[in-house]
Amino acid sequence: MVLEKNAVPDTTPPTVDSSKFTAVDNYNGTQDQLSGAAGAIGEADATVRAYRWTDSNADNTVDAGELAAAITLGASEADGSVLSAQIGDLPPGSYKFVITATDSSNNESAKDAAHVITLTLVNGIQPTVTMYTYGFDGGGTGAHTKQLNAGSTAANIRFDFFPGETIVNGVMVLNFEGITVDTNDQYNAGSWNKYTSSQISNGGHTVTLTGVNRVSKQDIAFMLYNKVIPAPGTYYITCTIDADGPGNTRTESVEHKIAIISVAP
Ligand SMILES: [Ca+2]
Ligand SMILES: [Ca+2]
Ligand SMILES: [Ca+2]
Ligand SMILES: [Ca+2]
Repeated sequence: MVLEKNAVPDTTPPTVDSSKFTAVDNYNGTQDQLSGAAGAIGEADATVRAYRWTDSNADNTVDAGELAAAITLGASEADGSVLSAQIGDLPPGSYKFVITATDSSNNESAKDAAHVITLTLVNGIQPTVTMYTYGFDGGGTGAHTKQLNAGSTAANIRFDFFPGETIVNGVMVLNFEGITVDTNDQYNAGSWNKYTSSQISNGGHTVTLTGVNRVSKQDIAFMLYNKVIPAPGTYYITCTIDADGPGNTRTESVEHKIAIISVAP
């Protein structure tokens, strides 16, 4: 028979290295997340919590009443890491959280300023998802450049934009360098239409389409007629699209570019 003493009670809380925590900064509508790298917590299987801290009296000390309710992040892994856990759908801003770990003997580490992580979140409304494809002569397989002779008249120039997400009441803005758009030119976001003068601005260099409805990867086609190709150079046709137009769950996409390359004949 082996004699064993009762183990000494565990009265030591796990160590916490708050500098090993990092955030995943998600766009509005998706919860932001916090995770800890290896060594973040000094014991395995500790319950890890985050308390949002508002330093109301600005003394850099965690005082009574300054911590919000605990958010349980989960249990520490064998290497002291903590898997990603949700911390709420936080708008852009700076946030402080006190991180604690509680072992199986219910020893919780200190809720003090030495165990704070400061998060700077910047992602607000999500931009419209980048296009699926944008190009000349069919788009899906089309090129991003089209070479034409300077001074020639191109009977027609076609390009197509395939959105990367569903567009509902969307707004699309195109800018044309070197050539101008007029009311003989057409677009197709469901059927072919000539531009109205109200859609054309900036001396024919800008077209604005409103009320665009397309599902993801559904073609928006453009035809230009009888354009005189300008002096040799590169002339971009850029576009942006806002998937919900004036709606506020998307902002406009990054700018997409294709180019007419004018060459000396
Ligand atoms: Ca312990
Ligand atoms: Ca304080
Ligand atoms: Ca967020
Ligand atoms: Ca919008």
